[in-house]
Amino acid sequence: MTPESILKNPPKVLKQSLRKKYFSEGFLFLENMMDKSMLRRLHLKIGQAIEESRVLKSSNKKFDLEPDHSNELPRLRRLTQPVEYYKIFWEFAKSSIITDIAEDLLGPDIMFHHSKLNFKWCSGGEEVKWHQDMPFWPHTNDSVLTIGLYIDDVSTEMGPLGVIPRSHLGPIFDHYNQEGTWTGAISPKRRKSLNLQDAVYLEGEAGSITIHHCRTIHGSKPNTHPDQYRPLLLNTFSSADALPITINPTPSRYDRYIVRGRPSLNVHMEPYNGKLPPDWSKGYTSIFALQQKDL
Ligand SMILES: O=C(O)CCC(=O)C(=O)O
Repeated sequence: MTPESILKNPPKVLKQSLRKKYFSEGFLFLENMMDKSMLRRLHLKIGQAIEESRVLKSSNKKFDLEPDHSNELPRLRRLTQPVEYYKIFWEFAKSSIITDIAEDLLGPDIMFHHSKLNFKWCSGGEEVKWHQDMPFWPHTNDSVLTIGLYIDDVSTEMGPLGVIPRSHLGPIFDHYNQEGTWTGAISPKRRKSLNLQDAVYLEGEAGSITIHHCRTIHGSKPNTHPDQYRPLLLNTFSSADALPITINPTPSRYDRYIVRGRPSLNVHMEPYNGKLPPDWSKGYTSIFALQQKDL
């Protein structure tokens, strides 16, 4: 769907000015919209997932671990597709607050793509380099977004999500290096053309919601907090007429599930002026593992 056609529908939860702001800036930051009991339940489950990860010696499909993760001192980078493993995460992804927000920005018919929980562990949890999401999983049009939830308060030192306003209106960047290897990040040379001085870092309280467009350039700094990790739960959705044109790098049983409205009988096609990602059917680790290779 186009922004114009989406904006013609009456809003569910967002003021019309906020919806317009999303389309002009490429992101939104919403505070005080979350039910505290849902937050507590998510928190509890995350604690259990961390406990479960202690015995692991290396990353697997579910847990992406930092190299020095141990039983005594767990250090997690990501819980991949939490919706696949714990009911509460799927309950949250299709809850009315999340799907109402999605409907205001994607239109009445909405498809789920994937979910992840990025931990960014304390005392050095890794940076996420500047990138766009669209090159990881291109769709037939760019009516695709990611809704993030801070499970804890996130201060500057914890590496809040950073976004470059209006960058979604610019080009789709190459996420390969000069040798043609996928790096999952915009190269240092190409980064020179970005308006990094305009970056906005979305720090806020537990329950704050971040939303970014699939073409918005975003990233985050390392977590330098001595003892608090930064759990950011991310769920990606598209308008039902925006179909993925490459394989989902982290598929779940809910891949392409219609969380609101109905499946579309039409596909909205727009030119995709970017490179395709590698063939993820041969395996995918995580953005952290890929970017840390520093190719
Ligand atoms: O965790 C973050 O700060 C950003 C994560 C992100 O952009 C991603 O996982 O694609």
